[in-house]
Amino acid sequence: MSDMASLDSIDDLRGWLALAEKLGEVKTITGAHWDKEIGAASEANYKRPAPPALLFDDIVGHRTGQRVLTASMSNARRLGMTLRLGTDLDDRALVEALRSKPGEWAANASRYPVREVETGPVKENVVAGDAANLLDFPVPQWHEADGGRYIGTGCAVFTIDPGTGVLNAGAYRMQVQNDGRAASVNIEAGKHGAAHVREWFAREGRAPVTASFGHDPLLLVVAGTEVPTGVSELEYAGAVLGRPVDVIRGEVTGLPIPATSEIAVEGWLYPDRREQEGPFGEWTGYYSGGAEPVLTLDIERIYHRDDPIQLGAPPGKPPHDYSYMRSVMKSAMIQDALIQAGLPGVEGVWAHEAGGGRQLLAVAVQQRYAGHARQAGYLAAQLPAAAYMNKFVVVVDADVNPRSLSDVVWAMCTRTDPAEDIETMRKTWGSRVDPLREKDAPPFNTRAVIDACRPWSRIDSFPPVAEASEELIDRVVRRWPDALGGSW
Ligand SMILES: Cc1cc2nc3c(=O)[nH]c(=O)nc-3n(C[C@H](O)[C@H](O)[C@H](O)COP(=O)(O)O)c2cc1C
Ligand SMILES: [Mn+2]
Repeated sequence: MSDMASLDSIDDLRGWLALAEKLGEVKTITGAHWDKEIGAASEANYKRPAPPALLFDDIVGHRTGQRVLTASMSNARRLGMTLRLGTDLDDRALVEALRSKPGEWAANASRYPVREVETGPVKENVVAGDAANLLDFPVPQWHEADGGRYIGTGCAVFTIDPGTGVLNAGAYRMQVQNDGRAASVNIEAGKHGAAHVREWFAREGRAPVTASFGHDPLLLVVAGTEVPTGVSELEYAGAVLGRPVDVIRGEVTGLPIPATSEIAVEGWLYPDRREQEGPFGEWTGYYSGGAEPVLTLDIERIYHRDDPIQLGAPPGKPPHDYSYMRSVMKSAMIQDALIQAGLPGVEGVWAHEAGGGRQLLAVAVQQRYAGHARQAGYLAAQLPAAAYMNKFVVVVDADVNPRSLSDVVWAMCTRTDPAEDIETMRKTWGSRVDPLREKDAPPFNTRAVIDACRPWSRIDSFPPVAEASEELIDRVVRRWPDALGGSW
């Protein structure tokens, strides 16, 4: 089967796993405990370059087959596979393949309305009422200081806009509450799910919610990425796949649930039903959110396949589970937005994992005129795709690889005059989870554009870079392949 044909054949998480396994991209760990061991083993794995996916089975206290998958999209191969772009792309090629796609997928989404089916694998088991307990599954305690066990990390939470009927999917973390009979849904202000819930409360006094905890990782990408308001993430996923997503209807709320989901729940949120949530290791790399009362879903139904697989995606000090996915998606979306804004000479963008894919952007430009570098920096810092929790935009010349942290820092060290070339902005769009935010202060932050380009006035006379030319390097590497690796 050709590469694209095997990508086309992925129907669900199991199909995704089968292909990933065939490509040698999955390692299995047996005998780990849900209490911190799955989390720590996953963390050790994220720290390696281009880590494999980890599939945990024979989890202590649970039946063989009740599995947890982590690092699903932590390298270019599996992310390229998940986005149906190819299985042999590197970082740069993946961003290039992805460029202009997010815009096309959003524009085409409405051509792929979800397809309602009578039943599906998710209904292999339906557990109702008091029998429904999330702790029947090996739900990890991910980090040592987390306030509880999180079944929803790589999850998709479904809500409907009661006015327009548009279905939203957001990755909002869900902590197990009330000994497994409930789960809090941590939706930050400003997210689409939060607006839906508010509107339902105003109209009906309660808000219907469904959530899936195991699915084709594509659903995590779309639920966890800023898909434009009013565009349904499931239709967007349909546009990526070129076919609609199949859903069943929840028996209690009538809300859709992906028909091939591994585990899903449904219930209602009520304005006065809250439980203490957190602390949780956040994507900034801190337990910065603390513990707060959060809206909590009493579980009306659990639907699950036989031997369900949870899709885990715990954040933490980067690199973490989905920092690579975040970097690639952000990099492509920001590069598209800069070009669409009319900025010339954009050579590359990389949203570094060290900043969780948000806080540190490197933008490479071919300088064309005085002021071009600063324009690139100011624009990037405030694009809707980049503005939330950005902290640093480093603008580099086209000869600097924006994906190399070392090269970017070298450019800062040698082309930035700190007194001249660092511009700061105040009262910009920060986050509740910013470790620098003072208690009870509104979530502003400040940010800097660091101009690490050669000064425009000296662009032709700046000292040449002391690095062998590509031709010369290529020649010596080919001549002594055993010692030097043979290719460049
Ligand atoms: C694994 C993962 C976990 C996330 N956890 C949360 C969360 O707990 N709360 C939240 O508001 N956003 C969280 N996000 C970010 C949102 O999913 C993201 O902003 C998304 O665009 C939200 O969907 P919406 O734009 O439809 O609201 C998470 C993202 C990922 C990938
Ligand atoms: Mn949305």
